[in-house]
Amino acid sequence: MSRKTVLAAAQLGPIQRAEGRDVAVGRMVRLMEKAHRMGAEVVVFPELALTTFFPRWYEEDLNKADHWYEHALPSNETAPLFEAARKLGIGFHLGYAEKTPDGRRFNTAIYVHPSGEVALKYRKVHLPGHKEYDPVRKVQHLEKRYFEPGDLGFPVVRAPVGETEANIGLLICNDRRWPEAWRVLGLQQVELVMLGYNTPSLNMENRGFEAHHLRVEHSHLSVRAGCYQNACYAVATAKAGTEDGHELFGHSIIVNPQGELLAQATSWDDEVIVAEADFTRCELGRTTIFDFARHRRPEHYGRITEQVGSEAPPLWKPGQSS
Ligand code: CDV
Repeated sequence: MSRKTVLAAAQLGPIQRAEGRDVAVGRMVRLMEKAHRMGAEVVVFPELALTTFFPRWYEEDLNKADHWYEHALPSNETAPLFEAARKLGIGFHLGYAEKTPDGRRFNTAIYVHPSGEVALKYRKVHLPGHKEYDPVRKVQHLEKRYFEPGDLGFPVVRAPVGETEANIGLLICNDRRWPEAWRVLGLQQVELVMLGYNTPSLNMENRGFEAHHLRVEHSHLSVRAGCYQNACYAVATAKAGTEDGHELFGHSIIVNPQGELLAQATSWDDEVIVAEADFTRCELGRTTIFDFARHRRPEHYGRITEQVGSEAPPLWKPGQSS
C-alpha cells in the first residue's frame, strides 16, 4: 500500500478583533476548497484560527471573555467547515479556544477526519506570556490568564490521512520551541506533526535586541530540528499580517523527516501551500541515527523531568582536578 499523501498548510491572514467567526469560517472553507483543488488530503489551519489572537487583549473578568471560546464543536458557526470537509473528503486540523462544560479553558487543537469525527485532541502545554496585566509591556500576551496548561500530555494516534494512514501528533505554537515535546511525540513514532502558530514579528518582552529576521529563523529552526531529530513530517501554519495594528509573521512551512523545507508561504495573507509526503521516508531516521531503542540513554536524562529551571554549574578553578 502506498504511504503517500498531499499535505496542505492553510495560512490565514489577519482577523480583526471586531470580525465574527462567520468571516473566518468563510475564508477557511475557501482555503479548504483551494487545498482540495491542489490535491491535498489534509489541511492544517493556524492556532486559535476562528478569532483574532485575543490573548493580546486584557479582560479583568474572565466571564466577559466567553465569546472568544468554543463551547461545542461543531457549532452553528463552525458547521460549514465540517460540512466542507465531508463534501471534499478532506481531513483538517483546527486550533481554537476551548471552554469545557465544567468551565475550564484550554488552547486546543483537533485533527478531524473527513467524516467529522475528532480523531485526536491536544491542549497546549507550553503557554507563553503572563497572567496579570503587565504595564511595562507594549502589547500583552495573556495566554496564562486565558488558558490553563493542557492536561492531555502529547498524544499520538494512527489515523487515516487520505488513502493511507499516519501516526499523527499535534503541537501548538510555543510548543514547537521545546525539544521535550517533540521527543515525547517521537517516542510514539509520530510521522506527521500538525501545528498552528500566532507569532508577533517583534519580541514584545522588550528585554533586549532581537533581529526581526531571526524571529522567523528561530521558528523554522525549531520545526526543522523537531522533524529531523524525530524522523517526521510537520505542517506548521501561521496566522499572518496585521491584526488591529499588531503584526504576526507568516512563513508557514511544510518540512520532511530530513528537516528540509518542502514548501513555504510567501504572503502575509490567506494562502495555501502543499507538498507530497511519503511516510515510508520516516523509517530511515527512525532505524538509523535516531533509532531510540539502540541509542537513547534515559539514565542520563533525569534532569529533564526532575528539574524545571536551569541551575548554575559548579565553578572550576585552575589547579583543581575535575
Ligand atoms: N502563541 C504563541 O505561543 N506565541 C509564542 C510567542 C509569542 C512567544 C511563540 O512561541 O511563537
